[in-house]
Formats: sequence, C-alpha cells, structure tokens
Amino acid sequence: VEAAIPEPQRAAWIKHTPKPFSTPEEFEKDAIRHIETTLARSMYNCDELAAYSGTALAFRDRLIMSWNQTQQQHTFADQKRVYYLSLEFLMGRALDNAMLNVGQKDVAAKGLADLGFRIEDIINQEHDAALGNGGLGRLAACFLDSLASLDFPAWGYGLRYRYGIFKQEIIDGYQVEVPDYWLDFNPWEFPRHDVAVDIQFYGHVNRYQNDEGKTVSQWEGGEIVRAVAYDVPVPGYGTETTNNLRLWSSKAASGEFDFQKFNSGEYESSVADQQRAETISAVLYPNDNLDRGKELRLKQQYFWCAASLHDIVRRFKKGGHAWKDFPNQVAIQLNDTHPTLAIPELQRILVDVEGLEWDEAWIIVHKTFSYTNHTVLPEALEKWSVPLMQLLLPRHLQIIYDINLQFLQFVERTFPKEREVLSRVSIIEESQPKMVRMAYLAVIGSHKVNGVAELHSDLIKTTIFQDFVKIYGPDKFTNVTNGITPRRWLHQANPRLSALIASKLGSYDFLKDLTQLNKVENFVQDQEFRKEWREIKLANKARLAKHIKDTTGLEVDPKALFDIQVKRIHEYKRQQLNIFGVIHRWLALKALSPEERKATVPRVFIFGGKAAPGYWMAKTVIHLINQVGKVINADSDVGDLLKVVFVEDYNVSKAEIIVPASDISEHISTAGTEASGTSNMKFVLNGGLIIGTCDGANIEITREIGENNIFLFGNLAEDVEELRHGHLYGNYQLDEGLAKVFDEIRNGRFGDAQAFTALINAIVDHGDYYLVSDDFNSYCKTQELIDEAYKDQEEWLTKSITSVARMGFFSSDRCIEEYAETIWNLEPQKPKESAALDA
Ligand code: GPQ
Repeated sequence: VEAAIPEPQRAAWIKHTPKPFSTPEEFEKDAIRHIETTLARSMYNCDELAAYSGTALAFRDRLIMSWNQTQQQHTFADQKRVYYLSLEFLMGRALDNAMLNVGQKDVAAKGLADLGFRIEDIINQEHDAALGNGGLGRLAACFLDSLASLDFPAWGYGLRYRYGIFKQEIIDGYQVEVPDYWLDFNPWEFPRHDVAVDIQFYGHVNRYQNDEGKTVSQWEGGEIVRAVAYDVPVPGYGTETTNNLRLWSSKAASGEFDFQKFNSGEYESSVADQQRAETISAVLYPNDNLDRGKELRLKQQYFWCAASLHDIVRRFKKGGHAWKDFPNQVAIQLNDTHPTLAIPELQRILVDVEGLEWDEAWIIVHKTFSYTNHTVLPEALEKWSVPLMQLLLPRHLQIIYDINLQFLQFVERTFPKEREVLSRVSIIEESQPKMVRMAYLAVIGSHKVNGVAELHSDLIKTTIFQDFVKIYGPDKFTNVTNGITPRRWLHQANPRLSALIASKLGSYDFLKDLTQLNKVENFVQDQEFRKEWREIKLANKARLAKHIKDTTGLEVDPKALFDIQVKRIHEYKRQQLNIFGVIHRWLALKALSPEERKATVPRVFIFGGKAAPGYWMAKTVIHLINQVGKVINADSDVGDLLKVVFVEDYNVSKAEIIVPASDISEHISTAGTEASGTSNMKFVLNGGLIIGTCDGANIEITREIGENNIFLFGNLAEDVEELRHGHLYGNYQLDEGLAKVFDEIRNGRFGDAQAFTALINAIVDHGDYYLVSDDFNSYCKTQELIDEAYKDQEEWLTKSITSVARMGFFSSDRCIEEYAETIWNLEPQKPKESAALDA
C-alpha cells in the first residue's frame, strides 16, 4: 500500500493500462512487438513457433492485467479463500484456452491470418503442461478452471517439475520412455524470485523451557532447501477473474553453489549440493494409483506442503485476524493423501512457532482441512516408514505420534469394550518397520472426507474407513461426484458441436450452466439439426483418422465404428479384456463366409495410454495390443472390417482430438475399482456412447442419460469379493471363448508367446483378481449388441443427442459449487470494474 501511485498521477496510469484487444489490429500490434523485441525475431525469420510465442506473450499480457486486478480485489475483500493442494496439475495447453476464456479467439484468428498464419497451426506449436499422471491431475486442472469461472477466490499449489510425465514412444511395439523437458520456453509462468521460502529437512528436536516456564519443542539443524514461487495465471471463462496457480521450484538455499566451498577447492561437492537441492522438484513420479514409498517423493511432499503453508499463513497474517479466525479465512483441500503432511506442519507452525496451545491449534487445523480420497486400491494407499520420517522430519513424527495418542485415547473412551479397534485405526501400523498410514492421518486431521462418485463414497465408508465412520459418525463422510470443464471438453475440443448447440439454444450460456443442455432434447427430431450433428461426428472422426495416418501410417475409414479406450494402462482398468475381445472378434470374423462378413459392421479399435515405467504387466498389455494390431491390420481376410490402433503418447492435447471422435468408448474396470473416471463424462458429452461396467461414475451417467443409452455389462461390485474367493478356493472355470483366445496367443499367432505368459497366467493360474474371465462373455455379448445397434444409424443418432442433452450434471462447475457449499463454506467474489476498486 505504501507504494500506491498518488491520486493526481493515476489518470495517466489508468489511461495506459493495457485493455483487451478490440480489433485484430490491436492483437497484431502486440504480437509483432513481442516477436520483434521480446523474441528478437523479424518477418524474415518468424516461423510458427515464433508466431506462437508472440501470440502467447500478447495474451499473457492481458491475463496478467486481470490477474493483478483479481488478486488486488481479493486482498481488499479479505474474505475466505480456498487452497487446492495437489501434487499434480495436468493442464495441457494454455493458449487456446486463454483465447476462448477471454473471448478473443476470433480476433486472434483474424490477426494471425493477416500475419500469414493459420491459428490451428499456431495452437499446435504449444508443448502440453503435463504435470500429472492421469485422472487425478486432470481433475485438479478442471477444478481450477471452474473455480476461476465461478469467481471463487482460490489458489492452486503444486510443484514446478522440470520434467512432467514422460513422453511415450512405441518402438517395435514396446513402450519407450523419453524425458519431457518442457520449460525451454514457457510463456505462461512468472518467476517470483521475491517469493522464496527456506525449507528444513533432517536435524533434531530440542526441548527446553521458555521464559514463561513452558516446555517447548524446537526443530533444529539439518539442511535447508529454498522454494521459489512460479505463478501461472488461470483465466475464468467469460469473467475478469484470473486466479493463481503457484508452483514451487527447489534450489540451493545459498542461491548459487556454496562459494566458500568453491573457493577452498571443493568444486565438486559445492555443485553436488546445488544439484541435490534442485533434484527435489526435478521430476514427476510417473505412477498412477500406486505408492512406492521413495525418500525423494517424501521430500517433494514436505517441500511443497511447507512452502505452501508458509505462504498461506503469511497471507493470513497480513489480514491481521486472530488465530481462531484462521478457518474462517482459509480452507485447504487435500487432493488425495499426497499433501497430508500439511496437517502436522500447520500444527507445528501454530504450536512451535506461534506459541498456541496444542488443543486450540488442533481445533484450527481440523476445521481448516478437508480430504478427497481417489481410490480404494490397497497398493495406492500411502504409507511412510517411521524410520524414514524420523530421519527426514523428526518434529513432524513427534506431532503425528501426539495426534495419534489423543485420537486413540478418544477412541478408547468412546468404545471402551473394543480394544482390537485401537490397532486397526492407529495412524501407526505396527509392522516391521512401523509405517505411518497417511489416509488415517488425513481423515483424523480433516473436518470432511469425500469420495469422488456415489459408489466410491459408499465403498470407502464400508471398507478402508469403516471404523472411522463408527468413531466420527457418518456425517464426516460425504460424496462429491467428479465433473469436467465444458469449456475445454466441449467448446475447445469440439467447437463445431458447441456452435451447433449454441445456435439452437440462442447463446453459449450453457457453457457456464451446463444443465441448460437439457433444451437440446427439444431438437432431437429436427432433421436439419440431426444432419449437422451426424456431419460433425464424421468430421471429428476424419480428423482423428488423419492423425492416425500421420503418426502411424495406418489408414482407417471414418465411416467405421470407432471404439476407443484411452486412459492409463492398468490391470484394474482392463485393457487386457478389451484386446482379448478384439482377438475373439477377429477369430469370429475369420470363421464367417465372405457373404456373412459383408453384413458385419466395420470397427476400428483405438487404444492409448501410458504404463508406469516399472509396471511390467501394463507394458506387456501395450506390447500385446501392438502385436495384435500388426497381425490383424495386415490380414486381408478381414480388411477394413477390423483395425487396431495404438495412439502413441496419449496426453491432454491428443485427448482433445480423440474424445470428440468416438462412437463407443470403453470404461470397463472391474466393478468397485475405478473411483469415478472422468473420461467417461468427456466422451458422452461429445456424443459418443459408452460400454462400461457398473463402476464409478458410469452408474450416475446411466441414471442421468437412461439405461437405453448406455451399454452396461459384467459383475457388480457387491459380488466381486465372493467371486475372487471362489477363484482361489473353488475349482476355477476359464471362459470358453477366452480359452480359445489364449490358445491363439500361446500358438505364437502374435509373435513370441513367451512374452505373454505372465498376462495369461495372472488369469488362469493366479486367481484372476480382476475378473477378466468372469466378465468376458458378458463383454463380448454386449459388443455384439453394439454392432446391432450401430446398424440403425437413426436410432444411434437419437441416443447420441439425447445423452448429450442429459449430461448437465457432470460439469465441474456443479462439482465445485458442491465443495464450496458443503465443505469449504466459501462465497464467490464477483469482479468489480477497476474504477470501483479505486473508490
Ligand atoms: N486417480 Cl489414487 C488417479 O488418476 N491417480 C491416482 O493415483 C489415484 C486416483 C483417479 C481415479 O483412478 C479415477 O477413478 C478418478 O476419476 C480420478 O482419480 C479423479 O478423482
């Protein structure tokens, strides 16, 4: 405030403040200025990358204006903010989104054309920001879009990885990982060298008596690493609000390397110190739904939690409120258990640094935090070894023990007769070595815990958190079904469909209130509308066919039924079921006479997704898909009736091409394993139908769009446990159709059979944990129903339109409003004109 410009000089300031581009010329002027000055290029050496850079910088200038305005207004308003802590933000590209959200894509398209470029080519120059693995990271990105679009005062906090998720190459049918260095030129981040926090690791705890005779604990010694903030503006759609995503980067606390060491000749060790510090934010762990308990990962988690909390506490203190007001000013959402250390860290700050009593601090902590669970898979539940935590975070371990002691005493008082419950709910697992159960700590330290779809939220209450429901009562546990942003996943990915809907509904308002899509149903019999709908789907399929041709050389017919499964490769997601089904279909086709074959519906199976580098079974599945593709695509018996494609390096920008191009997409996890799924929502919103199990959000999608518009199959979640038990103790009967498929693989039909033994044995010898055989017949039968249904193109089209019309519920706007109301108690802050702000 001391640096405010005095009143008389403000007129000049206001006059020259950059405004939105009102004409293509204004955009051109800024873009050219950036190309010629910021980038030092000219019209004689401006390639598409330079044109992209100039365009991005021109838009960045505009975003930063509204960003400043938003931050200023939020500071003045001094109301509650939400902080979304996530180790992953899978943002994808920013330029297209920025242009659409500020409503200036047309201006830019015209301006770029004037300068000699096509806007699509320019958009394609951008490198994806791929700081995430899959659904969990992409959900965080959709949430940021909704928070800004709904004018909520919200910040994201994450890590600025130098390397995001690896780039996938397919070489000889195998996945090869290539590092994703994405920071060469990133116009969307602002380094804040003035926002730096020193983070402590290792050391010891000192207990002593302070002046008032109170025993206090102090964490001392160890080493320091510096966290530097990088800010990424997050523009809302159709609003001036631009929120902030703050990503922390690690560097040596001395800034450069240690000069004293350097000068005394210890060059190597001084450089090593620096590199060790920078390693913390160097790379995203590429595991999805899997916890591997690596020390560096724990360092990342604490580094990011401590830097973020320091920042949040600093901002709170500037407001001058009493500590008991902290939960009225701050809500912190934990995206899975990765940020759970923020709980003991806030307790440490309040007790050790700010001198609050333990109990009053704990009330604040518990009211501040809430936790979202994203999985019930046991291998994904985070546990940290006590010795490791003792070494790295000795004070936090003490605090965790104290939290646990208080909690267990409370449980003992409440259930005096049930002593065995104590070891079950203890934060500390009495194993060798002892482990800290992060999900339990997150539950105990939060006022609300939510699952991400109805079935999942029910399941966590009856499985992993069953005891906690008894202890706290059911109200602590709630459901917020996931959603997706219709801006990126309809308007940006499928502009023609968005425009068609807008033409019928009279405006693009549905992009901010997706329930308005229900009015689309009024046009389901409108012949002109139907014709355009069909044409758009075909054009989207042709666009994907072109991508496939360009990247793999394979030609696929856009008129064939496109059947797509794109997501991380995981046994629970069952890509193996899909590819076994493909083999089954191929065998059936080959058994038909040429006449009979003519009557069948041509299909293109499209796969995409990354396997974690250490997940051998998932890599085997990728290999099998590619081997099957090689054989089938070359088989003249089936020709165009069956094609199999693996799209390399599936990521957000490829999803924007793939999602609008499906006739059918597959969401076929073993019932009870997929917490929600979000691509299921994206595909249906773009007029594709789905084949799926009764799992995750598939169930709610069915409820909304109607059973007639979805192809469900397979066993139900409630029967899974008994089936698994039967596999192990009954006599296991392999499905007959699947047995034939395995025979083909074993006969070497798809190359070296040995390569696939483990995959087959998991089913025939090791209990078929994911119920591939149990669901195989039902899956194949349902695929046959799809073939039949596709023959009636009119009816198919009706299903497509009706489904889209009924998808309003799945907007991430609805989802964020539920969080704001039931968990955060958060109000929006509508942007004011800058003049009003001045007053
Ligand atoms: N999810 Cl635990 C991930 O993408 N990664 C993870 O490590 C965990 C969960 C997903 C989950 O598998 C999907 O079902 C959800 O739709 C998604 O999180 C968002 O909630």
